Amino acid sequence: MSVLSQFDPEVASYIKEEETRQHDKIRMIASENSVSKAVMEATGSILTNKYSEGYTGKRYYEGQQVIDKIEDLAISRAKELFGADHVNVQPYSGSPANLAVYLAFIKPGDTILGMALPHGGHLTHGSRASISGKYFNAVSYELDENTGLISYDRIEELALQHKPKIIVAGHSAYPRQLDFKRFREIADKVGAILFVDMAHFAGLVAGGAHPSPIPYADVVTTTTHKTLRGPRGGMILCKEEYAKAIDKAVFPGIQGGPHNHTTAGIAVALKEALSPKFKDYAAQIVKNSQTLAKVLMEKGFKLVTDGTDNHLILIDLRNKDVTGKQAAKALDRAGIVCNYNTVPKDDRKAFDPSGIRMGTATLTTRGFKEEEMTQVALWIDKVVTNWDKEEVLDQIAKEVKELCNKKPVPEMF
Ligand code: DSN
Repeated sequence: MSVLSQFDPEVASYIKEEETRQHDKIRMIASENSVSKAVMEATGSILTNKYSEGYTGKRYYEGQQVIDKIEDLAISRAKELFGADHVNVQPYSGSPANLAVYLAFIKPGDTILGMALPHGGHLTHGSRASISGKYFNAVSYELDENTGLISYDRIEELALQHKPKIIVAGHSAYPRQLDFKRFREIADKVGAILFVDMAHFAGLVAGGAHPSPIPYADVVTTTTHKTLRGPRGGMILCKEEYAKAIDKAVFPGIQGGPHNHTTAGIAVALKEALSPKFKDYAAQIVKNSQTLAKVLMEKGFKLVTDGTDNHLILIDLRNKDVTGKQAAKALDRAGIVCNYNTVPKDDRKAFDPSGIRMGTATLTTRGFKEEEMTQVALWIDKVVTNWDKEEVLDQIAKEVKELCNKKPVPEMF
């Protein structure tokens, strides 16, 4: 960053500061990861200079000789990785991708059925705070009160009662795999489009550590930066019959020109995900969250659904003497970064709920395995027990930094 440091030392120093923070901390936000140097170089390239509204061979600007090749490459790699008929790699991120799906299939006032936000759904799955809940008649399914699991029978009941045009499967905070076959059966019963948002677990699908929604869903969206370990972006994968509607909804429906530098970064990340090593990576993410879950439960923590089979865990802190926000803030001071999160039947507000959510993708990227995850769980226990004792938290932060120094983010995967 020598030129940036010379021209704008203020921004350069902030980037350096953030780089140090990312290096020194145990990053457990379930929607984050660390990209390779190759992805970073593609994303930070001169491709940011080019405007390319439209699609390959049908652009509204000249000079697309190279951009067309890059976009086609990203699309063909995504098709190969996920076995999809059609892929659009232009969505700026997951929320615009989801909006494009609604635009492609439904009209304002139509009914959608998605997972409730406080139960692990996403804002764009019909939350009243989002356009998805303001423009559409959003009906929400909740988790089973006793098990914390998705109740497919309940989804079916709601589907039969409300006849949604779209059923949304997918989540931001559900620690279990989804039964896409069952979702398909429910959608077929009411003639709904089955829309799967696999943003959180796309990398696990790519690496074979989570069932794929592709054979069952009409349309699948994903971000590219979570378990998939690419730059910040989005993709829509769909059956051939919906290709035109989806492309039209992304451009000109929701967006203008695609971010070509991001498309190139996505292409590189997809090449990484196609390598045999990515299977080991995806499997290790799950082993790591299961190790974390096991040790925490041995220490008396209550986990929603009593465990995990994906990249995340959701800790219900109601049997501990601390709220989600107090715990998240104490953990951050101790060098362990996560987010506070609502849990099923939470009686606290979303801004200071009863739980915390933690993911293992970023730690797996930097080489953490079962041994390190056990240590992380022991630190989490110590922080939660001593959340208001600054000297204990600061001592843990030092130990965290020592471990992080031994496990830098590798430049290549
Ligand atoms: N808000 C993101 C998350 O943290 O899960 C998903 O978009």
